[in-house]
Amino acid sequence: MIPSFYPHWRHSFKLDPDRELSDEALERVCLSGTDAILVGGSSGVTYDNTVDLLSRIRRYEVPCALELSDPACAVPGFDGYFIPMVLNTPRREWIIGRQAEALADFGHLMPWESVAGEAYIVLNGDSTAARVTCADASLSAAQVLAYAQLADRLWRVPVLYVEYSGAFGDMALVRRVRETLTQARLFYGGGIRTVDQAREAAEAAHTVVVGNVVYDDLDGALRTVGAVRAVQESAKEQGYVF
Ligand code: 1GP
Repeated sequence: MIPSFYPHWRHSFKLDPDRELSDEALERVCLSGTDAILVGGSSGVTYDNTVDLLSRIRRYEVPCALELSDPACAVPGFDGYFIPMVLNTPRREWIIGRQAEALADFGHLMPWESVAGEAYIVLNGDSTAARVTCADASLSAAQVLAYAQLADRLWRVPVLYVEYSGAFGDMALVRRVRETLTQARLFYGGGIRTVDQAREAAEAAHTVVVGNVVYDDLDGALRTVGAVRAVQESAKEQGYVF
């Protein structure tokens, strides 16, 4: 059974529990019309700062999911949980190692109906995610498409995440990845700062994730919601379903 908490998302803001966001800014993010808030970060995420951010987001009705890469941060009460696996790392711990260890300890407690595997392809070598996981970001398009097929067809992972965190990626490649998928939903995140970038990403991927810009240009970040919504509306008019 595929968990139902995320397949309709077209736009999501990713908030990092390790970064400061004022109450006023958080309110604007939560009331922006985004489909969901994704909570996660590549460093400095703890149980305490995750609880704190969740309780602040819960003042609003917006759905909220956690990217859980460390079982020590498994805070209950989210609408859903993504378990990341990095496909293009040489380090086993980031593909299946930590996940298997966590399941050995906590598998019996997992709310499986709200848990989705999330296969990452990390493509910005300068990002923290790439550094932490030693990801090989210098992949050819053919290699990216091969990883996408592996996740989608061999492993049947429900979410494939093309991650350019901090840099706007190659939308032609992202679109080719989407076209190759048969069941997985394609999340794209990385470097979206403008309305045009949000629109391009929404035309290429199923779900657009907007992160950093929330912290340094909130007005710009909020404008990405409308841009993604406009792509969605125009696709609907043309009878196209993302
Ligand atoms: C990060 O993909 C997200 O994991 C969003 O990327 O922070 O560059 O927007 P940015």
